[in-house]
Amino acid sequence: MSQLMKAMDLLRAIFDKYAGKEGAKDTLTKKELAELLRAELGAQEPQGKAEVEKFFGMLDNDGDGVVSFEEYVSFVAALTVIINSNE
Ligand SMILES: [Ca+2]
Repeated sequence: MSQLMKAMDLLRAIFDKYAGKEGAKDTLTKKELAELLRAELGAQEPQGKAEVEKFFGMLDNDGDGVVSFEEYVSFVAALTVIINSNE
């Protein structure tokens, strides 16, 4: 398996781990997103509600109140560009 395929598998596994906690298993709720940010990105604890709202607004492109896998992937891609351009 190529490195890119492995990376995509990993992204999917992380998404599934949090998306399966409550509600629909293929979308992230606000609470699940907060957990993902805290556990996977080392976000500050306790994370402010406003901060979670901000992230959620950035991820939920179609405004349906949940974050789909596609929305999550485009956010991770954007984040990677931001992190790399700051180095
Ligand atoms: Ca959405």
